[in-house]
Amino acid sequence: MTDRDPRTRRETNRRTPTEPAPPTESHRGAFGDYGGETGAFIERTFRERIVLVGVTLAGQHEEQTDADLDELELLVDTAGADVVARIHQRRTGPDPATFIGKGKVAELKETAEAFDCDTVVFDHDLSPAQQRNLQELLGRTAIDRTAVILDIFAQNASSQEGKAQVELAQYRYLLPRLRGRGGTLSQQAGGMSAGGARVGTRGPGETQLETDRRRIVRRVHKLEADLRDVARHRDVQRKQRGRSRAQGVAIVGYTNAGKSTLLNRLTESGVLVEDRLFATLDATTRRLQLPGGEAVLLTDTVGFIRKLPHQLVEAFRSTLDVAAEADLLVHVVDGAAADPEAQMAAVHAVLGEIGAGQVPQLVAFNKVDASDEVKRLVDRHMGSVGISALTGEGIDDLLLAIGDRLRALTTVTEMLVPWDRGDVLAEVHREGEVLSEAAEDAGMRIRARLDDAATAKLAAWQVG
Ligand SMILES: Nc1nc2c(ncn2[C@@H]2O[C@H](COP(=O)(O)OP(=O)(O)OP(=O)(O)O)[C@@H](O)[C@H]2O)c(=O)[nH]1
Ligand SMILES: [Mg+2]
Repeated sequence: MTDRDPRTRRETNRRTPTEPAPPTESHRGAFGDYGGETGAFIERTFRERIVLVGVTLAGQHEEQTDADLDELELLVDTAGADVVARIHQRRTGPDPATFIGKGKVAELKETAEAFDCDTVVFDHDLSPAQQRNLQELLGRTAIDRTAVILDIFAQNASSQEGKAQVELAQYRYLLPRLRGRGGTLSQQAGGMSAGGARVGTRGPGETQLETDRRRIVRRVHKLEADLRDVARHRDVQRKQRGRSRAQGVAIVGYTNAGKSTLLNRLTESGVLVEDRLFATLDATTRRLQLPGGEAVLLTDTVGFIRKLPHQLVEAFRSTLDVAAEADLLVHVVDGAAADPEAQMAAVHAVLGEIGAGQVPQLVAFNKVDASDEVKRLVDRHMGSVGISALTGEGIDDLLLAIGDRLRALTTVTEMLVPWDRGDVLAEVHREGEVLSEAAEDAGMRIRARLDDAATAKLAAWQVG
């Protein structure tokens, strides 16, 4: 960036999150490709200067706020901006108008001016009204952690489906923040609270606004319909393939834990690995042969984070279904992270939200090569394993553990299938893992490992 004159830079930053960017701008990235016009919340034509705002609410600790701000700083950096200062406040509860108190807003303004910052980012979610008020008082863009995460997802989306999901999440975030009266359309579009928000000091006229709003609502409906089609198509494909014999294993975990590295290590699949948050947005599934001979379908999934925006959880639901429908989750935890157990708790919260809270979990503490903490964590968590997806350490144990856990989910059943029932024999082979077969006069005596559904279906042939 050659032009560092603050006035000129302010000019480029004039566009607030409420004003869809002109379609000609190039930093639109993923959105433009899909046809959407959602602007990025943080400029990408230059590195914005950012002030972070953290609030410690009643019952919380300041160290937690610090850790949250460290993570937010990483998020901001990933989104392509620089943190120049932090502001902290302790409060019993948020101020309904400005989240932080009046005096603190004044201090924030001073700091923002002193550091010539472009945008302030709150770690907590701001209501549309709080956002509007803060922007008026501060004279600069005010956004929250959710907006930053949405930006990163927007930059990283690559598949058609991923782009559509991110665009949908962005519009759902944006709609209640559109300047203007009445929130009926935004309610219709996202089920979010009524808008009525007026952000920034400039904006399109009321008529233009209503046109924009209608266009966005139409776009939201189109995206929802497209995504439903994709989900339906996937469903049909799954049914056509028939109930595959292979059990499903989904790799889940906090962002940057090493999930993709693990999938690559296990299946040599060349999935993108980056020291970057939310590098993976699409689910990649590969076949994996376990040491016991059984094959499983292993899927790498999008990473989770504390306060994962609910707009994203909603929009990514069909992608996240992979986890909810899996037979087993391999929960990869970054053992070298500052607070691995806090990350585990965040992952559990999101798993609950997407209906995967009950799926059996095998915890794998990763990065044993980089941190001594991994061994202590493994000791503390029964049934967990310590691995390095990078060096391969502990991977054999992980594979054995996956096999064990999957076998524990099934029961061994002995059946006698008459010779004229080739269809039943075929079904046993399709549904389960055949352990032994012996030809007898009455038919084939067959021992197989079956899950509960198959056991019930084949109960008529069971013996012993
Ligand atoms: N030292 C060490 N680094 C690792 C290990 N596994 C992964 N990493 C590094 O951690 C970073 C993140 O790895 P990814 O595999 O992309 O993580 P992910 O969980 O897929 O991340 P997202 O897709 O962004 O959620 C990369 O820089 C990896 O090289 C490990 O066992 N040891
Ligand atoms: Mg990944």
